[in-house]
Amino acid sequence: MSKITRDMGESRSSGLKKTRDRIAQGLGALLLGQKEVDEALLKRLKACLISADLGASVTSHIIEQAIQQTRRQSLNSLPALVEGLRLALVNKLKPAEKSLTVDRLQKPFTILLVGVNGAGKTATAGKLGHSLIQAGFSVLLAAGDTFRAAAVEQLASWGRRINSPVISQQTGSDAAAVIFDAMSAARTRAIDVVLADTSGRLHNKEGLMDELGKIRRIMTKFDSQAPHEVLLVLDGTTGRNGLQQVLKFQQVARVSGLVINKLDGTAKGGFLAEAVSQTGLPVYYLGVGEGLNDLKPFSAEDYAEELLGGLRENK
Ligand SMILES: Nc1nc2c(ncn2[C@@H]2O[C@H](COP(=O)(O)OP(=O)(O)OP(=O)(O)O)[C@@H](O)[C@H]2O)c(=O)[nH]1
Ligand SMILES: [Mg+2]
Repeated sequence: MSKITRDMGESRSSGLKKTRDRIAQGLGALLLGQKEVDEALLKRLKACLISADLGASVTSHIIEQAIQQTRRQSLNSLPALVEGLRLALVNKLKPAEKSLTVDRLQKPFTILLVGVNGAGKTATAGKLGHSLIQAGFSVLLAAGDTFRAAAVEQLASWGRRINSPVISQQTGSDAAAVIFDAMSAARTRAIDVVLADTSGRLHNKEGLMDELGKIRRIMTKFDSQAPHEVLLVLDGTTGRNGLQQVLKFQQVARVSGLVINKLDGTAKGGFLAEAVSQTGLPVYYLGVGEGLNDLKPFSAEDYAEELLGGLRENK
């Protein structure tokens, strides 16, 4: 097994700024000058965290943990509570900090990218391909989005950027067949990793979701272990709907990890905490732009700091 080298030094995402500001501003008046923690503040804090999409159960859990910690230390100050919240969120999310690992014995190692329309699947195929190549793997892209006419050209363009072959067929052909062909081409050419793009599909459209089951079955015919990873690609600007996507895709496509994109813009990203808490899935990457190097590892510390750091600054 070889881990993909990741530059932890650049792991900090900036995309949660909006959520962080919202949490901090939501508490604004209460926080200003208030050093003691009372029921009113806790109630307001809870509402703010829930409105930032952290979800009721994660919010209750981290507030409870933070209160316990401050009591243990006989502290009743706001900074102590904020530090307790941060620690509780880090502990909750730490298990999701996992590297995507390519097993060289599985050749080609196949990674299927799934998700709703526009989440960033195709861009993730390109960026992840680049990162794998940097880590010493050879990569082949499979144009499993046969639905949109422009989809093949979009993937081909990423293929040119990263200098990797792309296997495609014409629009309207069977996605499972394209991916099967790509796996077989990769084996013939001794390529290490196949990154299979798919069309965007709404998680509540049964027919389209069933197609993912078919893609999986056909991949299994080529290699009983395939797909080795199924990455659910999510748009970080999605609110609570992100959680619904995770639950549904996990059920149908046996997702093995998450990629959360667009965390460079006005992203919310708060749903990540609840998605991780409810599914136990790792967050392999955060997408922070459209450049080749704009895929960063997920760091629980950075995420918690991004979300809650504003509270500390406001104290
Ligand atoms: N700013 C920013 N833009 C991104 C990121 N990831 C993807 N995009 C952009 O978002 C748009 C949609 O990305 P795609 O990769 O085409 O998304 P997709 O999931 O393949 O979309 P469909 O194939 O239509 O379902 C493109 O313009 C991407 O360049 C990101 O992390 N940050
Ligand atoms: Mg696409």
